[in-house]
Amino acid sequence: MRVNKVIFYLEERLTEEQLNFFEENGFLQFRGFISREKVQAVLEDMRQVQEYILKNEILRVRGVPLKFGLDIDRKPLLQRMAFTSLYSQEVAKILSDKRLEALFPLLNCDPQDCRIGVMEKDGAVFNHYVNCDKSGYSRLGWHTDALRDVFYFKKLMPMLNVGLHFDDYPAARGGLRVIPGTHNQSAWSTLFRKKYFISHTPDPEEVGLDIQAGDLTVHDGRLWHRVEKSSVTGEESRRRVMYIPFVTGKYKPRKENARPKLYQYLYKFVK
Ligand SMILES: O=C(O)CCC(=O)C(=O)O
Ligand SMILES: [Fe+2]
Repeated sequence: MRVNKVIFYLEERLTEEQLNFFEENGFLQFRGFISREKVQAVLEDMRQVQEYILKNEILRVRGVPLKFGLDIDRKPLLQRMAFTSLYSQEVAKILSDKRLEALFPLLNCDPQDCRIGVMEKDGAVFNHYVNCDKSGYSRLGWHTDALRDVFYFKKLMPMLNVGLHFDDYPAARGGLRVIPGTHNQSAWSTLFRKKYFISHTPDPEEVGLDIQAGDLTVHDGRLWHRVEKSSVTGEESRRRVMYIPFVTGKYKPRKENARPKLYQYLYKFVK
């Protein structure tokens, strides 16, 4: 059987083995990109970000609706934050960490055209899942991250989604599932292989990653993936992960005044 679950370490340059693994499977996992202390520092900062967002009843950032639910203690919980680096100094520091540039070759573009999408797509997205009866966000159905471009009839541009993980999460407890190799599929499969976000059915080919807090994962924008609901409930189910888009092509920052109409639906959660 093919080995498709390997723990790597990120050095100044990607190794031949890492490049080959990504080419074949469409993802990589690096152990310990940030220390446990740094993990705690970011989480503390994110607690303050959440407080600020709730207090000021901010429902979207640059047109991207935020997701809210309830935590185990039934207090409001910010479950999906967009453009996080605009609100968190700790996250902004991570985005400017030069070590991340070692991943640029995975975008297969001219080095000058590779960049971290600080102000593009949804910026750095901070996800916070918890499995309790009140939480609205405990899993995510099958999808590819390239879908948005397809909806806007844009050419599918290469993109990476780089995940920074803040909780220990063995695959057996749930979390990220990927289907290795699906980044090399036809555009047709990118669109129609599965029912976007509706289907949660495990795939025989899927791989669950054994995550430790501080790990960095990278997946190709065309790779099919989902988030399996936690097998446990309560505090142990808590899972926090931030995704940073790596992009190329024309610079398309999100405007500050973009306004969707979804916010009224979300509003009740922050009252
Ligand atoms: O939580 C995760 O690991 C994945 C989240 C995800 O796929 C997304 O937000 O697009
Ligand atoms: Fe995704």
